[in-house]
Amino acid sequence: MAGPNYKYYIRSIDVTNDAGVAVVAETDFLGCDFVDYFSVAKIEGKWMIVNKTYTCTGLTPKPLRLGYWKIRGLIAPVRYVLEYLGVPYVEEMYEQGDAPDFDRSCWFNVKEKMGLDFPNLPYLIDKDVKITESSAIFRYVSNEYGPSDFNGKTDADKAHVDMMFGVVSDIKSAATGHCYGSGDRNAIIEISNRMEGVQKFLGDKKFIVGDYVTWVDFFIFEQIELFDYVSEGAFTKKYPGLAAYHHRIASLPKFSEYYKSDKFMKKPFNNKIAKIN
Ligand SMILES: N[C@@H](CCC(=O)N[C@@H](CS)C(=O)NCC(=O)O)C(=O)O
Repeated sequence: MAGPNYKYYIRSIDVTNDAGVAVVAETDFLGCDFVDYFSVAKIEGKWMIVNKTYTCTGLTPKPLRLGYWKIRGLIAPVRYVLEYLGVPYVEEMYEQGDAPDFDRSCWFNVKEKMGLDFPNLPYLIDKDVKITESSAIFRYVSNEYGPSDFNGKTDADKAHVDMMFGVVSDIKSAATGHCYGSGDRNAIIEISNRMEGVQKFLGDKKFIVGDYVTWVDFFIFEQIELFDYVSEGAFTKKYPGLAAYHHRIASLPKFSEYYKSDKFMKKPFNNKIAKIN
């Protein structure tokens, strides 16, 4: 009745003989926090509440909600950014059914009822913001919660962040097409060679646009992970510059703990209907 996240604790008790006062703090009673003052009295050997006053101390902040299939897919790098920035979030995961039907009704039953302007997965709901489109979600999270240079320090760096998002998105789409379509690992390995240009652009820099982290680093990280998975580690052997870059990202504070934890989703990259997941 009080809601799934409801908690309370007794802040103090003061008793003299058969009279006393207890102070209780409550959080997230259906979204509200309260402090309650109970006057208590011992009547016929039993402690009873004889009066209560209370005040509402605020509204419990609702964590950001991310909705997506129970896969890595488009949302994994957004998860990485949230973990790296230490932003609390809850995930609403939709799981596709098994073969042969690959039922997706768990999502399609609610899709039009969520109040989204362009209903799709992934979605983000945070305060009064309700959005879809993975690139918009990335940018929202980065602008709202990231440091001021998380999109790039200068206009040139900002443009490079956007450029690298576009470049790697195209490579990702080509690879994902084969994961769902042909299932041809060699075709994906061939596509992975397009990352040579990314390695060249990285050069001696620590991160993709300079010696500081931007959100697009996590997007590129995820693509390196996919290519290494499909090639069984051959990708990072072939591209040592990208391997070192991947290692630097994997070692970032907060993200490294998440990456090593059970919370990190190792698989599947793609939905059950894909040939490579
Ligand atoms: N352009 C969209 C594409 C979203 C998309 O294709 N979502 C797929 C999963 S990756 C989906 O199953 N959407 C659910 C739907 O079509 O209702 C984005 O980047 O977010």
